[in-house]
Amino acid sequence: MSVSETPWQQTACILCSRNCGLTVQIENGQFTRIRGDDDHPLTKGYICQKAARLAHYQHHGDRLQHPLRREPDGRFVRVSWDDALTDIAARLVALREKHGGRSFAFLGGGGQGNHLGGAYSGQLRAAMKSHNAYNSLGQEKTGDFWLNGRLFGRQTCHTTEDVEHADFVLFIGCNPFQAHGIPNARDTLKHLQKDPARTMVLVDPRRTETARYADIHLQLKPGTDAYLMSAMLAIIVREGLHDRDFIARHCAGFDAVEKALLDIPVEDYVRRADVALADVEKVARGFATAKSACVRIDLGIQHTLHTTLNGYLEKLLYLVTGNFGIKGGNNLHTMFLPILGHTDERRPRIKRTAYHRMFPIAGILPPNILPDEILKAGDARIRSVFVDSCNPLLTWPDTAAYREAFASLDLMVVVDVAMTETARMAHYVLPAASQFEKWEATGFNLEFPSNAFHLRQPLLPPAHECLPEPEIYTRLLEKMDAIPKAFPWLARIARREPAAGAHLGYMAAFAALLVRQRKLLPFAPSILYRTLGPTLPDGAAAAAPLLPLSMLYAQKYPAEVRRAGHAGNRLTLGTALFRAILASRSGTLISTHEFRDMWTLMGTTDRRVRLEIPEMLDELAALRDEVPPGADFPFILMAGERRSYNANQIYRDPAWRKVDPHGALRLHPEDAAALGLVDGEQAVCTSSRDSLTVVVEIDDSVRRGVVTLPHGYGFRYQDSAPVGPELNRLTDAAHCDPLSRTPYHKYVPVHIRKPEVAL
Ligand SMILES: Nc1nc2c(c(=O)[nH]1)N[C@H]1C(S)=C(S)[C@@H](COP(=O)(O)OP(=O)(O)OC[C@H]3O[C@@H](n4cnc5c(=O)[nH]c(N)nc54)[C@H](O)[C@@H]3O)O[C@H]1N2
Ligand SMILES: Nc1nc2c(c(=O)[nH]1)N[C@H]1C(S)=C(S)[C@@H](COP(=O)(O)OP(=O)(O)OC[C@H]3O[C@@H](n4cnc5c(=O)[nH]c(N)nc54)[C@H](O)[C@@H]3O)O[C@H]1N2
Ligand code: SF4
Ligand SMILES: [Mo]
Repeated sequence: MSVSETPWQQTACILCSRNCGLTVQIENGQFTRIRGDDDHPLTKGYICQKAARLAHYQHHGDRLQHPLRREPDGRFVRVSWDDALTDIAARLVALREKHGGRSFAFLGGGGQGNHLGGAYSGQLRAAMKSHNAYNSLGQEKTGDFWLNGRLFGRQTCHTTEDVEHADFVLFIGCNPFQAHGIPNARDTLKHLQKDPARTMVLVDPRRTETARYADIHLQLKPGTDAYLMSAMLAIIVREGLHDRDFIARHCAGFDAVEKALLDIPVEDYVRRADVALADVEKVARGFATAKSACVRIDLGIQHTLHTTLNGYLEKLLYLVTGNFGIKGGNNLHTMFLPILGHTDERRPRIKRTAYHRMFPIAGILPPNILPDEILKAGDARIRSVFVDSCNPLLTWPDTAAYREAFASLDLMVVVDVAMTETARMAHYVLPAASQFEKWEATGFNLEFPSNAFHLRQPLLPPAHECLPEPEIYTRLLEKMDAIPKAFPWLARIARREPAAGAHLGYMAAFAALLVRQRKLLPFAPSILYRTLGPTLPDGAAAAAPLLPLSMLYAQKYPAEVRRAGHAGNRLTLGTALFRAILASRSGTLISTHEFRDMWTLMGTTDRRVRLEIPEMLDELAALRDEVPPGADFPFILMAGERRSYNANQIYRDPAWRKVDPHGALRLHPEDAAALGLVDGEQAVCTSSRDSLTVVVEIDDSVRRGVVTLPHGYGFRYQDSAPVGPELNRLTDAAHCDPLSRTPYHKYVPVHIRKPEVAL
């Protein structure tokens, strides 16, 4: 078949939370052409330069082919699936019987685009009776989720920002040009720049690619956002620019907040941030008086000093100015896959960890504490971990601590598509089918007012002996006797139900089973997979758990689901939604809200926002006397920049990069001159934990005294020496937000020197 005859097939990019729709041609098992999919309901054909190189994810020298077991001498030997899963199941059950569920932890559960497997892997924790779920959201976003719980009533009340329609956009600590995170980022930035009636402000210590599109760039000192934002809020309330009517109608607790803000010494705080007062006033006034304004933030405030407080102040900016629940403002949104839970630490039932006594947020524990929970918790320690879709040895803070902790485990299993640094430490490594070899979906459906869901079809058969996660976890649960091997009665009902029956007979029988045998409830996904799954069209068995999720979604938002184009009555609307999801190859709209109905998504009983959070007001008051950490170190390292050729740990083969092969250290020219360093030369970067040899790139986009290194390097590709910086050898687990325990990766105090100069 010639390229022109090869069919175009729909899928999505899996490199960032946007999951842009793609249409691709495949020949002889290889991607030959990759384009944006114009039919994707949200991304509408948009892609960035990283998607074109997806062949480097699908095929590379580290792809796993067979289940592997590590021998006592460290070699990996090939084993059968059956032997691997039988032994793992027996060892897990024995650990649970002897040491209880607390001795087990699940790490990861989904990367940027693979969340369907999470529905299945979550069952393993239930089978182990364990509360320990650690994932990468617990090292960036949990402070935000905690605030959502306090402000909006539930930690599942996640917010989004309508950058596309806002008259005034405030980007704080994010670089959408490179990192995306907002719809069709580069187009959206261009539109903002071109429209003289709209204003865009960037708050970032570096003059980033996004800064080129900004009307005002506040190039603040790293780690001073809490000072800057509280000064902006103080200006707003002092000048009476807050929205009194909105606050009276929708909020509670403003008086305490107002009092705290009126106390802020604006000039002093702006000086600490090292920006011009006139600019800050202009931004505060512009934001507060715009017809619509929104704030978009990301790691720049979540990976720096005062993470959770920063989140509070950022949210206050749009709340006190009434830019919440409006077009062009910040909004709550629906979620289709339940990727977040609600675990308010004030509830007595919430289990804390043995060593740090840390509570989960949105169901998630922070990676910063895990090595201690493995190494220091005595009899209550974690003794076995299952790792899926993450690479903690490179990505979680303090590599040395992780190395020691993982080496001490009784059982470590890794499920991945690649032989990662973490996998090399496991007792068993299980090869997953890639995201183009199985049914897959993202749970990052974070849109408002219209939300969409994209169930992706497999484009290729699983390579070698790889299996999709639904099959891996279901087999494991069967071997652990968590679920019976078969449900002949339920499977028969599924098979016999005519398509026109809209699965109602099946769902009634399924519900009856779970009422009769409540202990099966946590294993609903695998039961659906084994019984309903085989009857679904095109082999989409893995999508079976989407049936109850669709029904639940339609029950919660019937008018909105209909507005998105789905038809049905109270009983059949959910199954119609499910069928539409199964049939649409480019993704489908699942709901369309009216802005005024956003308030129905609130989690507080009276649907009011609870502005007063005592923990945050205490931390705000303490800012005044604070001395920033790291005074003994001349530089602040931002450890983990997003650049044009990094994409988390997803592309392992260094050949994918067109530029920046070493993941260079960006250093201001005057700092370089003072250190006697020239462009392209090696330097040594030393933190309180360790040293890395890096390559210098002289770059005046950073402030003096600030250096940056990229995220997404440090791989030992095909057992090579690490390619680029192994960032987390430098980071210290204790250097983190006191409340959420998320790391201060963008504020790592370091020394920089020439290799031959001793410290
Ligand atoms: N190209 C690429 N894109 C990605 C990824 C990738 O690896 N590569 N990863 C994805 C993931 S998982 C995530 S979470 C997102 C993250 O996306 P972003 O958070 O947007 O990306 P970063 O470059 O980590 O950080 C954003 C900005 O924070 C600034 N910053 C550093 N310190 C401070 C500070 O103290 N205050 C303020 N205001 N700003 C500061 C940095 O200069 C940087 O420009 O990107 C996603 N997109
Ligand atoms: N110092 C520092 N550290 C950081 C950051 C930083 O800025 N600075 N950024 C942090 C952030 S925001 C994040 S989100 C994390 C990201 O780090 P991680 O959570 O570790 O996740 P990814 O880098 O996305 O790696 C995903 C893994 O999933 C595997 N994978 C891909 N597809 C599949 C699949 O279909 N099934 C399975 N089972 N596996 C698959 C890939 O091979 C890879 O090993 O890193 C964090 N670490
Ligand atoms: S990396 Fe992100 S923005 Fe770029 S194409 Fe992939 S999903 Fe879209
Ligand atoms: Mo992330």
